[in-house]
Amino acid sequence: MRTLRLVLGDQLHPRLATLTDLDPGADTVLMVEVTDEATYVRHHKQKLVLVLSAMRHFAAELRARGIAVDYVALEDPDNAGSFTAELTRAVARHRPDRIVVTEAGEWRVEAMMRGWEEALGIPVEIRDDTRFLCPRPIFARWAEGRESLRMETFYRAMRRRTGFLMEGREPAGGRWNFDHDNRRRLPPGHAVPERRRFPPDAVTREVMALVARRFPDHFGDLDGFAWPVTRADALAALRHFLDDCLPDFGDYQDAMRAGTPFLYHGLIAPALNLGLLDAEEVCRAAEERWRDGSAPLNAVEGFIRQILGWREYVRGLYWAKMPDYPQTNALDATRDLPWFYWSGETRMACLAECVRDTKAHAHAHHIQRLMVLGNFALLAGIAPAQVEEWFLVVYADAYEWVELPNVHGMALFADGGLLASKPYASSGAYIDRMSDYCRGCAYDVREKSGPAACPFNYLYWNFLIANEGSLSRNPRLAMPYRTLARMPPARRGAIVADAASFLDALSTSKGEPGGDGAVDARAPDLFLVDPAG
Ligand code: DLZ
Ligand code: SF4
Repeated sequence: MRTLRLVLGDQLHPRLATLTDLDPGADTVLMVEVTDEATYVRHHKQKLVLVLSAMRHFAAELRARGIAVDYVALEDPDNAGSFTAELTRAVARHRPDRIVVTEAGEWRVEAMMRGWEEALGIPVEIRDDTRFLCPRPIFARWAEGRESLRMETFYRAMRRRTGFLMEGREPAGGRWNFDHDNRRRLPPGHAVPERRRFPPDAVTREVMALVARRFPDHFGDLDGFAWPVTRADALAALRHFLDDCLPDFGDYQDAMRAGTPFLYHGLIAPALNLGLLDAEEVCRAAEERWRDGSAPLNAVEGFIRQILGWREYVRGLYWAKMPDYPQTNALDATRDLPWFYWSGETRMACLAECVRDTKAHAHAHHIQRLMVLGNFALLAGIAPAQVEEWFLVVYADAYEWVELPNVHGMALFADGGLLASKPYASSGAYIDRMSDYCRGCAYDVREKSGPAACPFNYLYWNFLIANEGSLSRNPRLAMPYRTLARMPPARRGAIVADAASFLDALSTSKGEPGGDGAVDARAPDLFLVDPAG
C-alpha cells in the first residue's frame, strides 16, 4: 500500500497523526507552498516567513530521518497555487493507493479536504489532530445542551480530565483560578528579561528574500525577524520562558509598557500553533516548575489556564459553531476599520504603540490585543468581519480557529454573549492603570469630555448608551448602567456629542490596508502626520 501523506504548514509536529504509521519504504510525505494560503488574507510578512521557513526546515528534518518528501516550493514554475490543485498534480506523479492527512485548523481548508476523495478518485483518510488536549467530539459533548459555554467550567473539566495542577480531586492550592493575583502594574524602572531571539539562518534568509519579492504590499516589517522556525529552537524558546519569565509571568501578565512589548510573555504561541511545540509538553513543563519550587502557583496556573483552558476552549467552540459563527453581529457594528490600524498614525498613544509593536514583530500580548486594539474596535462599533480579518493578518500565531472566537466573541461581543458573559469594554482608566502609555499621549486620560479628553472615556459611555437596548439587562453591567441612569442629561448629551464628532472624523479617514503610504484622505485631528502640513 503506497500512501501519500499531506502535511500542512501548521502541522509541523514530529508525532503528527499523519505520520504515525509511515512506511519509509513505500510512502511519500507531500508538502506544498501555495499562493492561495499566502494570500487568502494578506498575512504579515513575518508570519509568511515563519510558516514557509518552518515548513522548509521540517521537510529537511524528515529527509534526514530517511523519509521521502515531495516538497513543492512557491518558486516552482509549475506550482498550481492551491492545496487541491497541488494534490491533483502529486497524485499524478506518485499514483498512491490512498491519501492520509490530519484535520485542518481552519474550516475553509477542511471543507476543501472533504471534497478531495471525490475529486481525486482515491480514498482520503482525515485523522484527528492529536496535538490538542480536547478532541473535537469531547468538546461537542461538553457543549451539548448548555445554554452558555463558559471557559471557566470547561477549564475545570479539563483540569480534572488531564490531572494538570490537581491534588486528587481538588485543584492545587485549593483554588481553580489565581487571576486575582495577576493584575499587577510594572513598577517604574523594573527590568524585564531580554527576548530570546532566533536570528535568521540561510534558509530563513532565502524565504525573507522570497517574501519581500512576492508579497511586498503585505503589512509588517521583515527586518528584525527573530521567531524560532525549528523544533529545537522552539524548545529553546520554551526553556527561556520557563527559566526567565514564568516566575513573574503571573504577576505582570496584564501589564503594558511603552517600548517593552514582550515583558514576561512566552512568545511561544507561534511555535505552538505551527506544531513545533505541543500543548501537553508545555503544560507539563510549566507544572514541573511549580512542583520543583522554581515558579509560584499563580504564574503556573495562569499560564496553564491559557493553554489547557482558553486555547482548547476556543478551538472547541470554533469547530462546534462553524460555519455560522462569524455571521452574527449582535451589536450591529458597521463602521469601517480605521486606517491607523495599519499605519499606527493616531494621536492615541496606546493604539499607536500597540500597532507599532504589531508591525515590528507580528506580535502584541493579550491585553494589548484585547483591552487596547479590541476594546477600541468594540467601543467605536467597527464591523466585526473587518476587525477579524485584521487580527488574522497581523499576528504570527493567528489562524482562524484561534483568532475568530477571540475577536468575534471575546473582544467584540458579536456573538451576543455565547463566549463572554459581558463585553470587555473599558474607559481610559483601565489602560492608564495597567500601562504607562497615557503619559506620552496627546489626550488627557483624566479628562472626560472636550477635545483634550481621552477618546476611550466618552466612547465607553457612548457605547453603553448606544447599546442600552441589548446590554442594560446584563447583570454584569448593572453597575455602569446604574451610574448612567444617575447621569445628568447635559453630561449624557456631551458624551454623545463628543463621541459623534470623534467617530465622524474617524469615518472620513480611509485607506487601503497593506500599503504603508496609500492613504486617500485623513482627518488631521486624528493623525500625527497632517497630510496638509
Ligand atoms: C498560513 C500558511 C501559509 C502562509 N502558507 C502555507 C503554505 O504555503 N502551505 C501550507 O501547507 N500551509 C500554509 N499555511 C498554513 C495553512 O494556511 C493552514 O494549514 C491552514 O490555515 C489550515 O489550518
Ligand atoms: Fe490611550 Fe486615552 Fe491613555 Fe491616550 S489617554 S494613551 S488614548 S487611554
